[in-house]
Amino acid sequence: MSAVRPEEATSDAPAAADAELLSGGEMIIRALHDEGVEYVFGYPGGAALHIYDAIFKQQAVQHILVRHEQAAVHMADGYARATGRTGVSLVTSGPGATNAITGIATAFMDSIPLVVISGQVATDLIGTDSFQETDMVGISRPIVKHSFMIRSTEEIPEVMKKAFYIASTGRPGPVVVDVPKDVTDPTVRRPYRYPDSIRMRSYNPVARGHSGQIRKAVDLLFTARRPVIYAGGGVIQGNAEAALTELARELDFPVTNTLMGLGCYPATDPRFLGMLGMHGTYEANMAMHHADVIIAVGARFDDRVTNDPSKFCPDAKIVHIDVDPATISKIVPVEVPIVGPAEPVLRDMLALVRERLGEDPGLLDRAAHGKWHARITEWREAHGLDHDQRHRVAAGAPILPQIVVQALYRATNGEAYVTSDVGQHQMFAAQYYHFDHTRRWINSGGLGTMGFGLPSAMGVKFAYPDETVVCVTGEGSIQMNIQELSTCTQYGLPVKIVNINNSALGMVRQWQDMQYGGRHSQSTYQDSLPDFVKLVESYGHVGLRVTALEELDEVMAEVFSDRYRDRLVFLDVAVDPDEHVYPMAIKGGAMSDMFLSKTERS
Ligand SMILES: Cc1ncc(C[n+]2csc(CCOP(=O)(O)OP(=O)(O)O)c2C)c(N)n1
Ligand SMILES: [Mg+2]
Repeated sequence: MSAVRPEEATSDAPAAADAELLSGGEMIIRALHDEGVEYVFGYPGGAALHIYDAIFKQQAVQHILVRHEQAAVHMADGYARATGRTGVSLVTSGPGATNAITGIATAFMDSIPLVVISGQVATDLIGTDSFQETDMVGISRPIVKHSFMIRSTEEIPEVMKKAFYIASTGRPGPVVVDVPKDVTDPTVRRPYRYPDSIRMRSYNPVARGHSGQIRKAVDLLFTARRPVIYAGGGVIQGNAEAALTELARELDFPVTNTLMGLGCYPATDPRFLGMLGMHGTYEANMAMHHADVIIAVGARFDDRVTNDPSKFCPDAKIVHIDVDPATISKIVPVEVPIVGPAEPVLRDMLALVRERLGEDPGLLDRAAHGKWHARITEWREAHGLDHDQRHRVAAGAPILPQIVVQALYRATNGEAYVTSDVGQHQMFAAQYYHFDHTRRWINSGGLGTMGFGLPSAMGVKFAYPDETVVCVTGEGSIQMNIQELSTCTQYGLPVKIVNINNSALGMVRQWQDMQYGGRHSQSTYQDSLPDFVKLVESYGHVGLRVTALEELDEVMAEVFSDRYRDRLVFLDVAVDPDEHVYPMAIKGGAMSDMFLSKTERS
């Protein structure tokens, strides 16, 4: 990410002479209002109390009281992922700030715009190991896009404006604003004027792609015989899904998505190959491996995609579109780099493609593309995912986790906002829930944070109270932030939770089965799990349980029935603990090297 040097910033803030006098605490909340912020997810404590008092005295910005600061940041994050707006959270100093760190790192790894405001001990106590002092700017430095320590009450409006600007522009990311208690002192009142805009000399995110590079990319596309579009989360963050879909359809190129990109191309479109990478589909990984031209957009060649980079897509010439120049050729060298936001770059490419095809419709090698699509269909028929597995299962056999996701897909007509935690259930959800729309699949891809699912679902539900929001979780992950069931009670948040309960840290267990001779070191705990139905009932929610396949569809439908429209429902489904996620990349191989089942490999 490009470095930001705030000392070079200038703002358009008008002269302060006729401005209203506010305390620092009031300024922070007023700035949030001026940014159009609806919700602040947070938890109070000593260093933040002046700010909390300012919250009490207004109605414009609603504060959501969580039960753990990690969850506050995940809620803001879920809100941001679903809406495209910047999420906000507020924590106190010391333990409040350190509890927020996992949430900040999660957002950082997935380029999610957040502003995290942390209380700090008073300026004269900083550096004295005073009560609840921690160096938040220092601790968070490697996992933020930028951070600010407020030095005076006067500078609050400008710093807040910059924080939102930096968080949401270019490659988005979390920004920390650390606020010493004395600068929010209610007796110190200073003029408040919120800047309309901000100019920062050292931070100028690119607005468009270079036209020469775009021309080169289009020239390359027309040489393709075996093309693939590889689209990631940057397409979603850059609101480029419509441009991407139009371009793919114009060219009739197949599309694969990263875990973070799911939904940016309609999953039910026949050109869609499914997810690629570690647990990607056979046809997506084979198509990538055999491609001659790849258009990578908003994707960063993560190791969960490339497997061994030296064996990655040996025949492919690659176009890489990314707003962050630092990601280009970082892992895999590319033929045509284009630095710029996905939307305008794809639009420019589309216009040029149309213009060139208008002049010469023979530019696309339709015959070669027809053969390529046929080859992909053969791969899919040979080893593609089975999207209706119920017929495979004998009566009385344990429920397969894939079938739970398939039942969820049907019960929600494929239209739900689905958040997940981390593990096998996450991969099954990514493989078997078909996202036709952007921003509906919300998960921690980069950091892989267990405990993300429930709070992020809550953030989505706050943003879209009338939409169906489901958290697909595992009995391991849900226990990492289960205390937020209480927050759901307080705010009457009717999220739905589907617990794919294999009584184990399933993904860990799978690796132990495959790589450690089946030695399940510290990955099982079946005798100590809570009765989830009773547990959620104790919070005032509805708990349902399914242990037999015959009951699954009916109970799943009940979860989403009108009867429970306004209730949080927790569905605990006992699934086969021995099931593995396949395909699975074979470590150190090419993308075409996959385990396809417990007994087959590609
Ligand atoms: C905070 C955190 N700790 C540890 C891990 C490592 N880890 C990845 S998946 C997993 C198991 C998750 O278990 P569960 O939530 O039950 O999901 P399952 O794999 O069984 O579907 C673990 C421990 C992690 N991703 N996040
Ligand atoms: Mg589990």
